[in-house]
Amino acid sequence: MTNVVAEPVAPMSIASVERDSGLPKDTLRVWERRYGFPNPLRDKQDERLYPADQVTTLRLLRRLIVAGHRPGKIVGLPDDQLKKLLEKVGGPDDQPTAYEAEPVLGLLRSHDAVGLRNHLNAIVLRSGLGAFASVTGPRLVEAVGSAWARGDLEIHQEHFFTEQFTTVLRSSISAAEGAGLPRVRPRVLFGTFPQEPHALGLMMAEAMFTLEGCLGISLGVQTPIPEIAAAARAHKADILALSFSSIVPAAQATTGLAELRNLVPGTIEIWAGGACPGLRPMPGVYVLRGLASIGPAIEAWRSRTNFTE
Ligand code: B12
Repeated sequence: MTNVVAEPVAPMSIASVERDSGLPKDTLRVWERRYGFPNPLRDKQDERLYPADQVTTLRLLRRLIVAGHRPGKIVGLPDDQLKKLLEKVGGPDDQPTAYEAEPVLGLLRSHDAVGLRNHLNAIVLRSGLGAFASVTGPRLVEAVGSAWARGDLEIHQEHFFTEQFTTVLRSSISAAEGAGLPRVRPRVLFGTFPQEPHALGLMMAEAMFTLEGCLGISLGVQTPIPEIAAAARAHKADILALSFSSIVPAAQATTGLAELRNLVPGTIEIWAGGACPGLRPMPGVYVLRGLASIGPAIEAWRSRTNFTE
């Protein structure tokens, strides 16, 4: 038998850790200051370098945060405790779990509306809304989209899935809103620009904001920019959360964001997210790359606005 000796893994820069863990650089720095973890080494230029074991822990933390855990309660816990918590939220690793795509595709092929709705609801109940919105839901949507692209599903089956999925996610968000958690600021208005018909990513983001206790108001998709601004003022929004998929050209996103920025008072922050590769931050416009960044971003908002409940 050959003994395999593992190569030592080189420490990673903050940019690589951001890419690897999905945790934004700002979050890594805030945690370091606030909780003493991560605790990176420094290179000759005094840049942060994260040892492999810390990167492993950060991956676990990210997955717990997208499942709804608060950084203040979990950053600093040893890995074995983090893994125990992860077992409760849907599987010990990043591999697809039992409740993934195949049963859903089967229900779609047999046009079983009640079965599909029950199945999706059961996933939410088993894994919790956070894990559904951030892990299982995106995987299912992706799987159904790919099955349609390969010709394994008809267009009507894909549309039917989207409707069922939307119903389950929307009713789970409403249930979470009514579950007795305190609803506090920031007050967040959700929407998309007129060119953007994709609604599911936005709704998944809304679920995460809801789990953070935010007050949410959704305009759904495809709202004219001046109307988004009017709604933001009417609802006294603190944050406008907008979703941009990969169909939106970068220039269109940038122009629209600049227009919206001019139409709303500076006290209202604009947070843009989604798969659009051309999204760029600008003054008063923050770019959030994934759902994992929502919790830390809200925490930062609450601390920079001196918000108290
Ligand atoms: C469902 C779907 C539709 C549905 C949408 C229904 C609905 N109610 O949402 C409909 C049928 C309307 C649709 C239409 C189109 N679609 Co479409 N659609 C999809 C599909 C299958 C799923 C999209 C989706 O919901 N993804 C799942 C979510 C979870 O991903 P996401 O949006 O990126 O969101 C995640 C993150 O980005 C983030 N996030 C998103 N928003 C926000 C916001 C904030 C604030 C934060 C923090 C995070 C965040 O969180 C989410 C969870 O991780 C994808 C294929 C796929 N595999 O993704 C194609 C896809 C996106 N569509 C595509 C296209 C081309 C179109 C059309 C242009 C097709 C056409 N020729 O007509 C039209 C749009 C026409 C128009 N302009 O009106 C392409 C885009 C390719 C490209 N790069 O250009 C894709 C990738 C399919 C493909 N492979 O070709 N589509």
